[in-house]
Amino acid sequence: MSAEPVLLTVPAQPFEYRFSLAHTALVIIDMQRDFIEPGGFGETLGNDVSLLAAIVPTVQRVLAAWRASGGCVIHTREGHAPDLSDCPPAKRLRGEPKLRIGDEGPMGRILIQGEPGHAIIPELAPTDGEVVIDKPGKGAFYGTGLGEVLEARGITHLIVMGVTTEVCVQTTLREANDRGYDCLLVEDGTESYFPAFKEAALAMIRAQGAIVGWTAPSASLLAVLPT
Ligand code: TIU
Repeated sequence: MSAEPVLLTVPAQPFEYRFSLAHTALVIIDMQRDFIEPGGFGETLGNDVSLLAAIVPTVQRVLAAWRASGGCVIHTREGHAPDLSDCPPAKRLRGEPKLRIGDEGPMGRILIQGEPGHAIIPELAPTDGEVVIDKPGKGAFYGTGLGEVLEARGITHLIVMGVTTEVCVQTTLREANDRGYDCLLVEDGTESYFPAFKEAALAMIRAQGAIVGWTAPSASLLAVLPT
């Protein structure tokens, strides 16, 4: 008879979040140079990208603790194939960005796989054995093998960090929620170009009895992880 995994309990909103390390993945969304550094996709859309760097030390802290606990780590990257075959024209042609997806920018072609801007920032670089999911859309399930990866590993719970809160993070949480995953969003491990949108996203995720998921500060999660 196999032993039941130990359940950990995080004080969270709207109520406690319970998970076991064996069945939970830490998912870090799109902490790429294209969103966090000047000259990338985020800036071409007209955003002040300096706001996002503030969460990097927090995400590093949680990632280090999670790695030490032996839990599954999944990184995602938004981007497209060099021939743009996986980029809907509607995504590339919408609006009046300074540079469009696939155009040459200061960090290589905007939002294209393999270019310097597409890379995860060095502070959060994946290590051997960690899963990296390349995704063409905002959600991490659409057009990717994430669902199969999670199923193969027996994952039922996701603890999520990354950028931006109301775009790729929220879309992924909603996709995950509809697939039956219990998701916790780390409040100070996610950021938006629009502080009001971040607060609104956190509120709408945990409203109505955790209609999409739970939220908690990183300190509450770190306090329950085995040291
Ligand atoms: N523009 C914006 O806020 N976000 C994105 O385009 N992608 C992600 O959130 N990763």
